[in-house]
Amino acid sequence: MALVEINFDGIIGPSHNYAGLSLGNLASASNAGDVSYPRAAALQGLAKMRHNLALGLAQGFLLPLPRPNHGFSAALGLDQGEDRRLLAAAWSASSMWTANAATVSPAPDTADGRCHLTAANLVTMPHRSQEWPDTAKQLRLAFPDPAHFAVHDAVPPCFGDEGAANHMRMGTSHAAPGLEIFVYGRSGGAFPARQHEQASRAVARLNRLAPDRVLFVEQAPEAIAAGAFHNDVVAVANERVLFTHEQAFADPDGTYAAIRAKLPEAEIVVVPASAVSLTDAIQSYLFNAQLLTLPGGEMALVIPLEAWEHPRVRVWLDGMLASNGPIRSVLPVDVRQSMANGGGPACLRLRVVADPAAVDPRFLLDEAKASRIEAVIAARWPETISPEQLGTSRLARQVTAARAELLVELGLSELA
Ligand code: SUG
Repeated sequence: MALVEINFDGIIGPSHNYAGLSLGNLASASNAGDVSYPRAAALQGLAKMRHNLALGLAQGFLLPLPRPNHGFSAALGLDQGEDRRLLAAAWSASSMWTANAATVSPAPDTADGRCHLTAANLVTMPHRSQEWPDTAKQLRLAFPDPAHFAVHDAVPPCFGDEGAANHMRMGTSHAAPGLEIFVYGRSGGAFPARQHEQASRAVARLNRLAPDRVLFVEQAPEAIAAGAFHNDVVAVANERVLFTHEQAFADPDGTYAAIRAKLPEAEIVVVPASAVSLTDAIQSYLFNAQLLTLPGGEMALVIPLEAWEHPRVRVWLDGMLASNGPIRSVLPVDVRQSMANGGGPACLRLRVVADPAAVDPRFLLDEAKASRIEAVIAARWPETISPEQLGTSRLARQVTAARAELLVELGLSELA
């Protein structure tokens, strides 16, 4: 069985909009009320997937969830749409950020030798709390074979879980047994900690991880307070490399020592606050990057254009590239529409280490399928959405029909 890393990107849904729903996510708050460009957003996301395909990497995707979610608004008694924030929640395309879909523990790490996926309950933000049942249904379709996969329902809502955005896996290679690092928050001043320690511990148990291959690490409260609402805004890991901001963890030195104790091969690339402040990191999303092992074995960092164009981040990146570090190239991509809601390249993908032959092929991308998806997006996704259009039956018909057409195109009508 050939285990490889497959990145499953969320196709950006036709209702993508800026409603300012995520407290503690500075981009979401500052772009609230702007006109969104769902068609451009989805094409940007697709271009990122193609970019990774062209690098020779395995690429999958997950479909947008049904929006507007009439069940959610009905359960809140919202049929009249008098509460604009809750109305917008029912329309949110937030499932595009599949790093929050689930926490994935690949087969080499688990007690039963299967890849375990626990859907994330996302309870801290109301608009995201409605995602997980539909997400779990989709994961069960994409990863159907119980000999290879186990998909778990989300942990109970008493503990907030935000999925892989607060989880890092390190090891000598993707296919080797890994060290799984769960990062939780306690507080962030005015902003909520969205990942609770007890949720992380429950996910580790559900995913059947051996206690000695797991670390639970506290995120720095100052990182949450500065706008790092998920750990993947300040750190990213791949195989033996951890790329992190100096202020990502509450106890940085203790965290690095614990990693090295379990993985002596670990290389930890720390970006000092003197070069890139927490504010710079959060504005630029330098760490919300895909740290990828290319087919030739070298590592590349796929960053948002915002990071490439940021003067202090650029100086640091130029220095890193000139040095002999483990990250050999930096590849900027344009995901500006997602970025304006606080979602960079890393937020848009869920990493699954698995044998692609065990995955339902309808969820795997190749160039021909990318062109078919592109055609549906270009023809059916709204060009713009302004906030006052949310709740109108005209837009509801358009976004519902657009998604339905994509499902038909991909032979996935059971997700309707
Ligand atoms: O949960 N933004 C998302 C961004 C998620 C980013 N994911 C990771 N870091 N992995 C969130 O805050 C904004 C939606 C709005 O305001 O309309 C939003 O949900």
